[in-house]
Amino acid sequence: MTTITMTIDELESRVGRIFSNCGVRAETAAAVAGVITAGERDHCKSHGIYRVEGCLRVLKAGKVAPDAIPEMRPGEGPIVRVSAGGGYASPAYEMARPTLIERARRQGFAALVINDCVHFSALWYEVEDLANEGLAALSMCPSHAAMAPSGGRAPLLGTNPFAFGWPRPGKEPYVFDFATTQVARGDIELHEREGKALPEGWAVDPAGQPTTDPSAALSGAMLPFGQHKGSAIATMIELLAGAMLGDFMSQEARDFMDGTRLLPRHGALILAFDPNAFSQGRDRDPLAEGEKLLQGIADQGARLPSQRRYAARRMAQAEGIRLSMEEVALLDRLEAEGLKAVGD
Ligand code: NDP
Ligand code: PYC
Repeated sequence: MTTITMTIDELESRVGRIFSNCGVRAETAAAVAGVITAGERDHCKSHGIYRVEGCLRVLKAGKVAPDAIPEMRPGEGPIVRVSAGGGYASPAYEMARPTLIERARRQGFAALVINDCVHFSALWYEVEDLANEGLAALSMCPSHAAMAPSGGRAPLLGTNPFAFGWPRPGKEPYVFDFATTQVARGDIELHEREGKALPEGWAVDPAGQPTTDPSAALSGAMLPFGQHKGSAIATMIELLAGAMLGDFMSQEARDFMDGTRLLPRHGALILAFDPNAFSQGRDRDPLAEGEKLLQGIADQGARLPSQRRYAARRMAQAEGIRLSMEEVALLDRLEAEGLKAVGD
């Protein structure tokens, strides 16, 4: 495959310009470009530059506010609240981040509630960021109803991602991040775009029959990972990051966007813990204990989650990011023509 290589900074500036040219507020364009470029840099293709057109499609449909300025809600307790005001989620996180970190350090624990956001990104970005600040972090959000509960056949739950970060002194944090479906919906869309069949067990068609056809999967229902276990975690996420935040659950997010063609709008919940505050009064260093466990895993030859991502990042930092000619042609078109180049 013929490819074109660009530096991480070049790609980020390019993605930022595409959003600015489409009328997106400068701070929002920068935050969105940062998270999308990080996804591409770490070779997370379902949440890399593939998302640029999706984010713009919501804008073209008038379902995201390009000029929304996130608003912090007043309050001093462990709950930090920010409204994205119907804009993209990333600038809301950037605005609330310093308060979340400060409160988690001062009080031992803090929770960030983001409301009314169009969410399109991978969750590892935020938990890794918090773990780099010495905090353990959990992140979750609904999406749009795309998954049948275990034992059911119609979409009701979202692909509801769940991520965890743990700080490692002198090392990259331990991070996992996954959809509660077998894979992210973005991956099914990429299979459709590339004309590739799905592995069995990922989805059922609109009649509820098993399918390996990505188009039938997108119009049918995705299936949870680990059957009833993934289904239960996805349900918990609907309750904690939907119902509990007074925000949309995945079915309402789907209704709001008239289906799943557009990215979903809902809330998000990020929990940040100071490990030393939780182990206070005990004669054990939580991070040192963590290292023993993680080393034990590595000693068995098992790979840690995010190890592939960190390796891809190091490669991108050393050699740049390689994009296909088709990917570059799409970026060129989006930069030159703005929303006119975005498919409905
Ligand atoms: P993957 O199945 O690709 O990866 C899940 C996790 O498992 C990653 O942390 C990955 O690390 C790790 N992993 C994969 N293989 C191994 C292995 N052999 N040994 C150890 N660890 C492994 O992710 P999904 O397809 O489920 O999700 C992809 C992304 O989609 C996520 O980032 C998620 O946040 C995002 N998403 C976002 C949604 C939203 O609403 N915003 C909705 C759904 C998903 P590594 O990366 O190093 O391979
Ligand atoms: O890949 O499932 C997904 C997804 C939904 C919203 C953003 N990503």
